[in-house]
Amino acid sequence: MDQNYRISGVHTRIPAVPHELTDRITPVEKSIVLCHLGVPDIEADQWRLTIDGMVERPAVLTFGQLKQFPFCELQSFHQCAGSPLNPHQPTRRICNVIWGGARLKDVLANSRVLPGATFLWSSGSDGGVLADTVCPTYMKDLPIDRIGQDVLIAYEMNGKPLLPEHGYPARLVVPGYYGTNSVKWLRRLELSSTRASGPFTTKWYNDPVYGADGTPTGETQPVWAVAPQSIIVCPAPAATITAGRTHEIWGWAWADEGVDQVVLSTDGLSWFETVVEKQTERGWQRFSMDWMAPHRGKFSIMSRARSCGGIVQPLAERRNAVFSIEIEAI
Ligand SMILES: Nc1nc2c(c(=O)[nH]1)N[C@H]1C(S)=C(S)[C@@H](COP(=O)(O)O)O[C@H]1N2
Ligand SMILES: [Mo]
Repeated sequence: MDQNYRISGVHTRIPAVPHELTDRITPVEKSIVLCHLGVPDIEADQWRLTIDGMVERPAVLTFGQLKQFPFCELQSFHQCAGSPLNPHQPTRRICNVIWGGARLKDVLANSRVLPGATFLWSSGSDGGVLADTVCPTYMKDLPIDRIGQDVLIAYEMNGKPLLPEHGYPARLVVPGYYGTNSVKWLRRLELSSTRASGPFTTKWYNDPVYGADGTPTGETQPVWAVAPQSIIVCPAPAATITAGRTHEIWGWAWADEGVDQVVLSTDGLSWFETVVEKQTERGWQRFSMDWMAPHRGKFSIMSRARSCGGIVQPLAERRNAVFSIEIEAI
């Protein structure tokens, strides 16, 4: 397929560091952008979405037909898992936005998924070469049990049409899964009884499974559900505060399953429980704690989130490892 590109090759924009993520809903210009194979140039009236594989009624939808499905808006955190070439390196590529579009389940109901289909393969309009590997198209997959109510074919971000780099005119959004699964410039949905066979689901984006003692079991699992993670927004790294006075430490925490606890440490030894707000839809959750630096000097502040499923952020060596900031009390 001949596809024109607005930008060719890897295109990444991480416009905000944690202490700049002060808004609950991240403005589009502060939101992350990750494109492995360039930014395809697609007009809404040329866009087509093919739905095939294990369905009773294969279909090709136009953008106008997509917009006829009931409109749904959903707040969700949106996190990049990091480079597939360096998957365990912790990154802070995160934002929290409102997606708008059609529910995937409504679109699939129209094509009648056949019994036996267990995975949905989704392909973008982009293809090319990444790290010497030929990628005919950007293709991901997800278990169809996961589609439920909240997977969207989105065409809006924060109430406006998607920008080209965010997948214009329409993309998949899998709330709670790492951003890599939310295929942009969506072109094809294929129902299957196996996982997808392209490099983005086989060669890359499979993590080692760790046993209870923290050692790898030798198995792998797809990079799907987002593991618990947290960032400190305030104070900013290298901030100066007054010793002996109360300051609010606050930040954001998120996980596929939601977060039910965030603890903070200012000495690396003891952990204090913060107040964590309830989750709204799939959005990130604010945590806060009042703290008084007991003396002058440097402090390292760490935050550690626990998911509602009881998983705690690891201290090191994983993409969701605890982050810390250094501040000074004077
Ligand atoms: N078609 C396509 N979809 C894609 C990508 C891509 O390179 N091509 N990148 C993925 C990755 S790794 C992430 S983190 C998210 C980023 O979405 P955003 O740029 O809208 O923030 O898109 C995902 N969807
Ligand atoms: Mo990503």
